[in-house]
Amino acid sequence: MSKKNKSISKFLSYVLRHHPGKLGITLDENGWTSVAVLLEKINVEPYSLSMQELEDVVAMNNKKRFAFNENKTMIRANQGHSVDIDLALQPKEPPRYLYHGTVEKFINSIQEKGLIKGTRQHVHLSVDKETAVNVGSRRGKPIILTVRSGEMHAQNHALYQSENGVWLIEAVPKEFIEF
Ligand code: HQG
Repeated sequence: MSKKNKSISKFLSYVLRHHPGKLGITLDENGWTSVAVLLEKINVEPYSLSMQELEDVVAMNNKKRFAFNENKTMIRANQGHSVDIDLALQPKEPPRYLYHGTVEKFINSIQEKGLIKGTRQHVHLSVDKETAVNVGSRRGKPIILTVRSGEMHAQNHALYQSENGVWLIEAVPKEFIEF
């Protein structure tokens, strides 16, 4: 991702996941917002963002953070929201194990309470350890937890996979976590 695309991606994450009101846009119940209105609100001097640039950011984003609807009139973030929207994902059978990257200072609390979603709408899990290492590294020396997701599924916990491959779940009780 180019430097400009990265900063656009950060800004879009901010408004489409957390603070749409700061840009004066609204999200519908599934997190979608109008592309035309988004561009109109962003394009206030000295800022500029063309439809082509927006399309490039959506297509080339390193974590596929955003999606258009079919005719590209609406856009949303694929995951990571703190605002209360329903991604309308269907529960899906996960692989036997999924991974979560965190840091040492949270371990005691996770051992006590399991993984909780905090300000976001879901706990985020990844298919591979490498992604979990990257996620944990945002906060310091990463510690990777293994979640027995197959067992969770068998015990009727709903797991969802967002369009960008991230697995989402309401919470992970401690008994399904290998420390
Ligand atoms: C921790 C980024 C104490 C949890 C990343 C994490 C990811 C607990 C933090 C995505 C806890 C929450 C999500 C408990 C969980 N006690 N701490 N019981 N349970 N935690 O940012 O998973 O670039 O909300 O371990 O790459 O770090 O934004 O979640 O450290 O995919 O697209 O509480 O955000 O993606 O932090 O990251 P977050 P996360 P983007």
